[in-house]
Amino acid sequence: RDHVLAPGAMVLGGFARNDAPALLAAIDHIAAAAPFRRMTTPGGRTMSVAMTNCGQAGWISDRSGYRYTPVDPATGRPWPALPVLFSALAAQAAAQAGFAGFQPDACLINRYDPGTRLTLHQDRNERDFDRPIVSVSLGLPALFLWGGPARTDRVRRIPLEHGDVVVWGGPARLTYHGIHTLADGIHPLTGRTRLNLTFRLAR
Ligand code: MD5
Ligand code: FE
Repeated sequence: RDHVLAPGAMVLGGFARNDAPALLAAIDHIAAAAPFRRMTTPGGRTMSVAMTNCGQAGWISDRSGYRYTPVDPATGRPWPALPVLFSALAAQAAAQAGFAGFQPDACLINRYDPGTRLTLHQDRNERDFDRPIVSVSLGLPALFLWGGPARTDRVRRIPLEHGDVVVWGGPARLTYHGIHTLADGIHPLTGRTRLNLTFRLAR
């Protein structure tokens, strides 16, 4: 079930499936301390994806731009700690894809409801683009939009399902990507929701 999408990008099919119930319970616990919220883009739009974070650094967006912060601006408290289960899973997935020794300090948690999408973008707020990004999909399936190094490059659609883990590194790290508008559905573990964990070394 593992396959290479392109140099540096690998899908680990179902890698997180067995851990999903524990991951979802941990997300509930995190969201009780750092609630999901829809952030504002620098251009003043409200993102349709709802987000929260755990770890030493959390990704935020507001009128001033995109960045990582140690404190949740919504609560004034540090982001909840990375559960050991999260860091272990991210490290194991990275190692299986050829990136030994990955120790993330940031986990962005994205919540998609039907009709929600993430427009094409690059992830470039991290200090070091040599470290991979590990992404864990939970709940409803989604179509991942995967372009190239330029915004205008042709975009492929890659189905991502509950439990799939993708590791993006090396030459794939700065490709344009997004999530197509989420189709309605009901997942036995999450209901009408897709959740995505994105592990990064931010600082
Ligand atoms: C998601 N999240 O499904 C995706 C998974 C985000 C985001 O894109 O920024 O929160 S992460 C997919 C990703 C990360 C880094 C590089 C590449 C894809 N890539 O090279 O295609 O909510
Ligand atoms: Fe991204």
